[in-house]
Amino acid sequence: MRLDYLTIFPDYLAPLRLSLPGKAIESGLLEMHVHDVRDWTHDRHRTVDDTPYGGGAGMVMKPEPFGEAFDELAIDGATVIVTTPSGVPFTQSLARELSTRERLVFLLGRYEGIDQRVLDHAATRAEVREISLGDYVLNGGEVAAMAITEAVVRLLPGFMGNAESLVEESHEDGLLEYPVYTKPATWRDLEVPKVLLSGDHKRIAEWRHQQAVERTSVRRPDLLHASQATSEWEIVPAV
Ligand code: 6GU
Repeated sequence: MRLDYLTIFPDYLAPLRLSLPGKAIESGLLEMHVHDVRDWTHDRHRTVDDTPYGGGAGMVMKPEPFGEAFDELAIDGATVIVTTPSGVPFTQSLARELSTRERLVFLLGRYEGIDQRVLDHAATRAEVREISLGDYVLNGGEVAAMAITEAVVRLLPGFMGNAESLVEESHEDGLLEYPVYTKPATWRDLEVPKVLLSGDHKRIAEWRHQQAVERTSVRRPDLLHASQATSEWEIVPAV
């Protein structure tokens, strides 16, 4: 997979190379290119924004630098991801879908957003997805792009050592993950639930599922309704 990032803060994305994606780069699974949008400006001040047509607060990112970047980077056929609080919510299933793509190009806006024509033009050459991390506002798309990158890259075949740990974690089965414990069995007078020490794999699986359902019903009832239809298990009331 090839990843391109168009940003006015390239240094912001440096940590990507340190964490999990860093290993994927070394292994050749991943190519990562961070670009400064200002490299495609031509004025002395390297201007990337201007005032909005129709008035209003803040600044809008100009179309021309993005257009030149698209040409030079040959985005044709790629999937262009625009990080914006007005996008569709980012989910595990969207991460899974994006992990099937050959090339992702991230457009990282600051200010009040990017001139709409940048997206409209990109849509004639590539698949454009406007994605939001959640219902809150960040200063820019860089942190969101890092989160999306981690969620997508760890799903690439050959990235994770243990395929089972991918299946068992939160959101893969539509439920939040059950609580986990390790040694010692007693710590500061707190006991590990007895069933986990029983060696009875069927009872352990039942207990974990019940815990996952309980946790989900308290913290994320919206998820429970979505997964209820497909679950053969009894729904346990929240405590
Ligand atoms: Cl993807 N971008 C920005 N700028 N703010 C956000 C967001 C994205 N998701 C939630 N808030």
